[in-house]
Amino acid sequence: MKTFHNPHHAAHAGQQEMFRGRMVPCHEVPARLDFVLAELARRPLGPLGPPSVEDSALDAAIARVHSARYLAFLASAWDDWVAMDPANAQRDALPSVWPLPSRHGFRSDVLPANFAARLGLFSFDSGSPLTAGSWAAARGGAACALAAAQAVVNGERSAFALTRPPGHHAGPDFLGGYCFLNNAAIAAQALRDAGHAKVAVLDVDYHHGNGTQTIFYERADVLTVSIHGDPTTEYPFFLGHADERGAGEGDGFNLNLPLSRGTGFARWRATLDTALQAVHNFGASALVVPMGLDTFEGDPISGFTLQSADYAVVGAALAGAGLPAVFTFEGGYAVDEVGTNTVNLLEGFQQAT
Ligand code: SP5
Ligand code: ZN
Repeated sequence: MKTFHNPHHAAHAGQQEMFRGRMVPCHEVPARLDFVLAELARRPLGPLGPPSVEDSALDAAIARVHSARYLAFLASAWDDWVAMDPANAQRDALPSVWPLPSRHGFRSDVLPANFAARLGLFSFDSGSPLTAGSWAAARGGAACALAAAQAVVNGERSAFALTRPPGHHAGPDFLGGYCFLNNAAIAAQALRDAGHAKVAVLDVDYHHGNGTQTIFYERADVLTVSIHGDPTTEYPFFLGHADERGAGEGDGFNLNLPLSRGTGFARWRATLDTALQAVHNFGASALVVPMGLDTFEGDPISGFTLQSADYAVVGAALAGAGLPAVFTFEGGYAVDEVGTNTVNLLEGFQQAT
C-alpha cells in the first residue's frame, strides 16, 4: 500500500477549541500524525512519501467539490484575520456569529465585509481553529487525497492519504469538526473523473461524515455510507439520522447507520456488514474509506468501545469488498494508540487482499 503523507500538516496547529463555554486544548494535534508515521516506520506497508501533484491539477480537484467563494475565503482567511487587528497574529481565528441560513431568514448570499462574520458564514462550529498555516496544511492534505486516488487509478490495489487536518465534516462551502477541505470527497470525485463510473464512500469515523453526505446528497454516482454515533446525542448533531436517504437523483444513495453511545465491537462489526452489503449492491468499482480511529475505547471525545486488535478485523472485512481502496486519515484522539490502531486496520486490509 502506497502512503502519501502531508509534509505541511504541522503548520496547522490550533491552540484551543470552544467546548461548553470554555476554551479547552485542541484534540486534533500534530502529534497524531507523527504517531502514525512512527508506527509505519516499525511496520511498513509499502512506499511512503509526500504527494507529487501539479498545483493546477490540485486546484482543479479541490474546486470539483468546494465552491469558488469558499475557496477564496480560505485562501485569504489568515491575512484577513490579522488585518482586522495586528494582535490577531497571536490568536487562532474562531467564529462567534452564524447566519443559520436554513432558518429564521438570515441571508448567506451577501458576503459580509467583516471577516469575523465571514468566518461564521463559512463554518458550523467554534471548535475548529483556523491558524496561520491551516490553508497550506489543508491544501497539502488534499494533495495526498488526490495522489492516493491517482495511485489507485494507475493500478494500485490501495493507497493511504495520511494527512491532517481531517476532512469529512467539511462541506461544499463550510468548515467545521476540525475539517477544512473534504479529502475523501476530493478522492472520490477524482476517481469518478478518471473513469470509475460508480464510487462508494464508507465512513468509519465515530462522527457522522456530514460534509461528504452533503457534497454527494443529490447524486447517484457516489454512494455515501456512514457508521457513527447517533446524532441525537453525538456530534455533529444536526445530520446523520437513518432517515436521510439522499434526494432527487441521489434518492437511495445515502445510507446512515447510527449506533448508540457505548456500542461495542460485536454490534459495530455486524453494522459494517450491512454497510458492505450496500456497497456491494451499489456496484461500485472503487471504494473510499474516511478512516477515523475515534471508535477506539480510549478515545477522549467519543463513545464506542473498539479495541486495538479489532482494527485488523475491520481492515480484513473492508478488503472483502474486493475493491481498490483509498483511505483518508480522519479522527482519532487517543494519541498514544492512534498509530497502532491505524496500522492495524491498514495491515489487516493488506494481509486479507
Ligand atoms: C474529524 C473528527 O473526528 N472531528 C470531530 C469533531 C468533534 N468536535 C466536538 C468535540 C467535543 C469535544 N469535547 C471535549 C470534551 C473534553 N473533556
Ligand atoms: Zn471523528
